Amino acid sequence: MTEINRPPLPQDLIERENAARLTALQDEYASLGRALDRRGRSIDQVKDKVKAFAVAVPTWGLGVGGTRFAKFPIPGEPITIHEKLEDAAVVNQLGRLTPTASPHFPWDKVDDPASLKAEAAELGLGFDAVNSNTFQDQPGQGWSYKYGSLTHTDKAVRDQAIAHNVDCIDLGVALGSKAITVWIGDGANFPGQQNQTAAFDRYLDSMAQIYAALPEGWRMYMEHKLYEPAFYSTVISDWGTNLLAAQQLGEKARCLVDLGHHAPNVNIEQIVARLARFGKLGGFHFNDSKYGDDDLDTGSINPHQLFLIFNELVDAEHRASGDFSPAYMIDQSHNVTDPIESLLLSAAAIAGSYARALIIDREALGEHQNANDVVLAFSDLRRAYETDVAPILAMARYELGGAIDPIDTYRTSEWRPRKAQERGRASTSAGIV
Ligand code: AOS
Ligand code: ZN
Ligand code: ZN
Repeated sequence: MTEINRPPLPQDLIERENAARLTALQDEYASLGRALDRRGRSIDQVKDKVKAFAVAVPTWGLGVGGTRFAKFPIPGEPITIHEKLEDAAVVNQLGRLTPTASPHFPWDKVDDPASLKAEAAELGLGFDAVNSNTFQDQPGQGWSYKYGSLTHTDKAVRDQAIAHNVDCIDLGVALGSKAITVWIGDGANFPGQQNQTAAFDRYLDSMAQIYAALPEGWRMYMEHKLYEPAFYSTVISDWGTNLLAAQQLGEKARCLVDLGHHAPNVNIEQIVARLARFGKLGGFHFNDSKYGDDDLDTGSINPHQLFLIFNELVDAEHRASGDFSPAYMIDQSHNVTDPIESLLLSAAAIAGSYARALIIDREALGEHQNANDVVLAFSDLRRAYETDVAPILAMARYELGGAIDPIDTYRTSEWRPRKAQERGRASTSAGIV
């Protein structure tokens, strides 16, 4: 865990708030510890794993999101990358689960990335995977992405998109990142619009050129997505297509599973198991959804799915010979909540699912599966899922210097109203998008 030299919130405020809650937490932790003991599980072991767990916040998720109809800014909302880092530092100081931010270019581009890295480090933050953007045209850009980017029929457009990705890698190197995430909006809106095979071939060719620019020790995460912005077909539509591409590109290329990028009811945990088994699970964009790529707060709609995903991850971790390290990132759009609060709750939902998956008695589960004892195997999962792990998360946060009750402490800190004054954005109705 990186030291926080310049804490955005006064640490003594957190300590004061914690002091009022500590005795109750200790009681709850001891009581859960006894219950887990009776089940042969060690609460301290689970807590230590949670303390070592981390998930990255997206810089684009720190500002208030919107839909294609409107965006409703909140007072003190961060706009610049510097302000976004400050808010990300608040999330991490209170929750102690999010020591890195995942930047997006050109949105977060600065002239001096080395000094941005130093600025982040002062706030106790590092940088996770950098994200390229070829799904939007940027001012002054030579060629339009209207008909695609890395898969465009015109080589000049593809070259421009490749060069942007290579630029992102260079920026990432300066920021201390070790990965690039590539998501393209490329696809077709009409049958016949695109030769599906040729488009995929162009993708492979463009990605091979970006892959060639990856430094030693870097990974390339590739997102698949069923639809949107293309509504008939997307070039990298599903995990099978993604896996074929990752296998062809090489060892550094991995599939990134964004939870919102599948058809409703798809068994995402099974996809996770398959990708992990073949060493191609790059990581996650965590969020939740009811209908499509809704980018709602993680665990808000289907917490059981999240738990089942972590069940597969813990299983894969047990199986792996020490080199299982998927990248955990959040990808959400906060349209009606304060992003700091949503990110605190989402990170806790993710770590909570991990904690529940750690509580599963894997030996018993394996025996019940092998004996085809369906009810007991399912009960092994159900018992873990129904365990209230809140005291484990709170104790982990407390021991790392975070807040026992992050939301309440955040509201007490009056961060947002103070920032509304400082950042000069006090009006709730100011400016659209
Ligand atoms: C798009 O749907 C993908 O999920 C991207 O990962 C991400 O949301 C985007 O790059 C941010 O705009
Ligand atoms: Zn995503
Ligand atoms: Zn998405």
